[in-house]
Amino acid sequence: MHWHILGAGAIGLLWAAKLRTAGHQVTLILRTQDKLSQYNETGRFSITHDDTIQWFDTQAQLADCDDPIDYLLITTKSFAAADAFASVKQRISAGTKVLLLHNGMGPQQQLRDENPEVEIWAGSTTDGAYFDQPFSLIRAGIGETHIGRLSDGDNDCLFQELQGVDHQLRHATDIETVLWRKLAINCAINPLTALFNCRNGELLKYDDRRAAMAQICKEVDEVTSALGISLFDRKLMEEAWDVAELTGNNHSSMQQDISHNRPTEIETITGYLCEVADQAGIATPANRLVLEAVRGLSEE
Ligand code: KPL
Repeated sequence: MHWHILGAGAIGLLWAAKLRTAGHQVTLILRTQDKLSQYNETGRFSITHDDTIQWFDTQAQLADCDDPIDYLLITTKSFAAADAFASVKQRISAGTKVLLLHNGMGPQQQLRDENPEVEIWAGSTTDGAYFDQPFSLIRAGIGETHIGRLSDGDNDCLFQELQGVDHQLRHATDIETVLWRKLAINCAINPLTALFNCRNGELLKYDDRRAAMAQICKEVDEVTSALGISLFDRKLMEEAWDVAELTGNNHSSMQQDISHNRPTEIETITGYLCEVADQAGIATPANRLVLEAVRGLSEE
């Protein structure tokens, strides 16, 4: 397979490494000429895991090249996915398979609806990695990735083709539910850690934070039950509590985005939840409150 990867962040490069290791061809599509020139100085990136460093060489290019794309992996932030896809649309044909791996919901469904001729897949991952320098990744933890087909049809060839690439890859026959589960956890943890400027575990240590988290979770449970989505076999608050405890020392992605003055994924996380709730006529005041508050923080 020849994969093009849009979004050379931590998850994008982790996947580039997995694909290269399995013997596939990878081309990174970088956003700017500066970034491309910087990458091309060596034409490779590294991943460090348990004190062992491995190097991977890949080709890199800009979106406006004209070689056709057969397999496209989109690992941008959720709010950038639609524009990223549009930037290579002219290189995509009816046989192209597209896999989106990002937080939040909305962009995946929008791409599927607007491109019925393309096979769209979506996924959710608990893999962890971060950069210590440009193009130098530290692998923080090995997680599972669940992928499933969003486009109509039941052909699961893409999963079969990718199986040898990642042993922690799982096939989700109901990917929408998998995405909702991740969204629910992100609704419970991400906005509050951004607003209180704290680590995940610090949400559990104070009454006001726990109360806000419980209220958010209650509303998400109400919305998902009304939609017939079965989240977990216990209340979301219990599940989210465990995730916050397990990842207690981590800064959530939204807390990091706010503290680095970057755009956040609030619109595709809490924003998506509130939009769906509005359509179903369900009030979500606690989620609305944090949605507006994070929007406010991003404007500061
Ligand atoms: O996925 C996450 C994120 O930070 O986006 C959680 C689960 C909250 C872990 O930090």
